[in-house]
Amino acid sequence: MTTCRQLAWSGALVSLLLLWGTMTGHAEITGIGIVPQYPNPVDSIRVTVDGYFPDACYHFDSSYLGRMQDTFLINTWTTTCHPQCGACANVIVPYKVVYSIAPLPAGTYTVLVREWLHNNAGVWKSDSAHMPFVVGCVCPHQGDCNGDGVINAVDVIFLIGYAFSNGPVPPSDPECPLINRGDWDCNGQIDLSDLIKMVSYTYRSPAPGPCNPCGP
Ligand SMILES: [Ca+2]
Ligand SMILES: [Ca+2]
Repeated sequence: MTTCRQLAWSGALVSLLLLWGTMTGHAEITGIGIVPQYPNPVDSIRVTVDGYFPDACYHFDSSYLGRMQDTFLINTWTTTCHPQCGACANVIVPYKVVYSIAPLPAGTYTVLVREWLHNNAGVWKSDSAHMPFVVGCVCPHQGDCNGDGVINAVDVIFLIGYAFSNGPVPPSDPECPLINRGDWDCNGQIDLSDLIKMVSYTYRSPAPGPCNPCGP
């Protein structure tokens, strides 16, 4: 026996399906790009969003970039005549959105994209995607143990003094508080390996790092 409550739920379900029937139409996000892939705090960041519409009965209206703490939120808005269009040219229509983000402090961020469609019956979310990215550090003074602006044999002597003669500890920089200038290879400690690499550098070996001294 069907109860009043069951009838009410059935009616709600039918209404929901009818509402959904007026909102058919779908588009997809195919990719989010971050350039440069590993930005530093001095880099402007270009964000690209690629997507497509499954036929010719869509019109890309606009997009908006907002920010909530460490998340950059991009909303895209597209008009479609579905499901009343009738016949639509059966072609894949790509679209692209590009934004530039000003340089950011070191940290972990996310780009979140939401794709919204609307017709004369309402608005609905067609797709969403997200992409995390990390802004690393620039440590311009790494290796410059005595702070005179250049890296040379004097810094090697400074580091030897610290390691073997109770000399002063090489300082850290405000830009890179988690790394010491004497920690040449960014492994979190100053040891003989740093000294050897610093000596090698004075004979044109590779520069300090690579590392992300501000990160975990
Ligand atoms: Ca120096
Ligand atoms: Ca080290």
